Amino acid sequence: MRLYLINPSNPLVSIVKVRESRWNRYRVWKPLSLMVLAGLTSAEWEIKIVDENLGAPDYPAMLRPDLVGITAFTSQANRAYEVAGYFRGLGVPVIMGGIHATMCLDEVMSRVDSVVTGEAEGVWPQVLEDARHGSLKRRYDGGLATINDVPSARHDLLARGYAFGAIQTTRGCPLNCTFCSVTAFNGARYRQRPIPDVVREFQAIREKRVLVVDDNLIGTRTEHIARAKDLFRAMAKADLRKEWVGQATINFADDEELLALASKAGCRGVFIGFESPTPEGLQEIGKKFNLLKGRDFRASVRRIQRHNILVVGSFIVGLDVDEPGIGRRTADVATQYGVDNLNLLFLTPLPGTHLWDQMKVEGRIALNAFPEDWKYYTLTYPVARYKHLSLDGIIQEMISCNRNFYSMPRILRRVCSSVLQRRAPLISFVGNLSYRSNIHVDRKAYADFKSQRGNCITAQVE
Ligand code: B12
Ligand code: SF4
Repeated sequence: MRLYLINPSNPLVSIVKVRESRWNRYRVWKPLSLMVLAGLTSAEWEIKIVDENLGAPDYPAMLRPDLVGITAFTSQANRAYEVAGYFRGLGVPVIMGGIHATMCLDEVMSRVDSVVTGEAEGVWPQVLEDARHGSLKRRYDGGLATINDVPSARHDLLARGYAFGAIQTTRGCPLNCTFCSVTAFNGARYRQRPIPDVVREFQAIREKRVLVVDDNLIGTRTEHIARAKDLFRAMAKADLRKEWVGQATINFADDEELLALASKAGCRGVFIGFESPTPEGLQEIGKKFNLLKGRDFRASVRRIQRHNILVVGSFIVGLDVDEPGIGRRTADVATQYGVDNLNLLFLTPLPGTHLWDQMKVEGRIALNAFPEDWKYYTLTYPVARYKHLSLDGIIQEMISCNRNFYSMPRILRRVCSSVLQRRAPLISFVGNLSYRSNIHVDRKAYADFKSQRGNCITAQVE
């Protein structure tokens, strides 16, 4: 039995021709979901994982599979349907799973033979059994998996073409921010994989650099942090010789021992959601966690960096409290916090989130010719109507933020300070230049976007 597991091309990287430049390897990330599914698949299936982001495959030249499984984030949905259509045309059953299939069940059901909603661990063996007997059901619901059942991903299957390996050590997030789909999909209960499983899996990863995909690597409560420390101790003891980056909330900075252990275990960078430069913005999106009394973001960032860990700060533009000038303000605040890189994203209503429900009721989801418009749901286009910012206005705020934060004098100041603090000035310099060069690419993308879909967003909500 032959199984193809396909990651459809992602609109953000579909322009990448990975084999043409070694730097492109840094722009594609492994589809871990498919590697985990492969880990759940019995040996009687011959598995091929196709990542379209590595280059378009010649499907007609490939052997006919018995089953095709497709994953998709929302932004990949259109391409997923094209691929599904091709294989269904050959009479091959197609099953889809992942975040988009779960949040937009009806849309997906009408385009594939079968859908798995939720986490797949509890149902995938049954799906394969049914497929083998030609009796696939229309829908399987995996709900939330028992964390000990999450298998090691098949790292041998996508062994080449990527700069980073990938691993997941926890699932779920209790914070439930209004714009984020993680709590809706993976639940509010924070679930941690057994430490020996994680260490063994790390050892099976061939790449020296690894992305730890957890939405919040350390968790929020004392017992979560204690487990994170135990994990880092075990990783250091196993002498993995890996360098890794992950995502965490700002409380990462509150515990020197945690930071020291993370660094010893190989942590070199952390992606932190600051989200808004104003307390009103944080209230609006429900990220009260960042508002804890006495929190000094600058000191927190500096404490993390002192352990040789780079900090990438993520912010959102387009909140109801955001007024003209917010771009510049965000750049200034991020500079004041001292982050090494700033990543600013447009507020985007993703299906399944509170923000989606709210904007839908208020008639503010401007780009709603679905499924075609999903390709703009990359958080890099303004797809909604924003309270105080017109379409041109919000684009200008984005450009102004990036132009300010990535101005040459500010880049040089950051690089000098990383030299003085004996951190990684070269990485900081290259990272900053790469973001800076994107400003021109983005300008062109906004112009195209406006000419194609701009008319949908022109009306402002009072
Ligand atoms: C790693 C990651 C990335 C990587 C992508 C790596 C990759 N190629 O997959 C990078 C950094 C590139 C990335 C980019 C983006 N991401 Co992202 N990302 C994640 C993250 C943190 C982890 C994904 C992961 O590997 N999980 C581990 C695996 C094991 O879990 P899983 O994917 O859920 O898979 C399980 C089930 O869903 C199911 N399943 C999945 N696929 C299939 C397929 C079949 C056939 C079956 C049966 C089952 C099944 O089985 C798996 C095992 O249980 C998630 C958050 C999260 N917790 O999932 C956000 C997340 C998926 N990302 C999100 C977003 C918004 C983006 C961006 C649009 C934002 C941006 N501008 O950065 C881009 C767009 C990328 C694109 N494709 O267009 C949103 C997606 C929401 C949505 N509705 O689409 C999420 C949920 C985060 C959030 N805050 O809401 N991301
Ligand atoms: S944005 Fe981060 S902290 Fe908020 S719910 Fe999502 S994963 Fe949790």
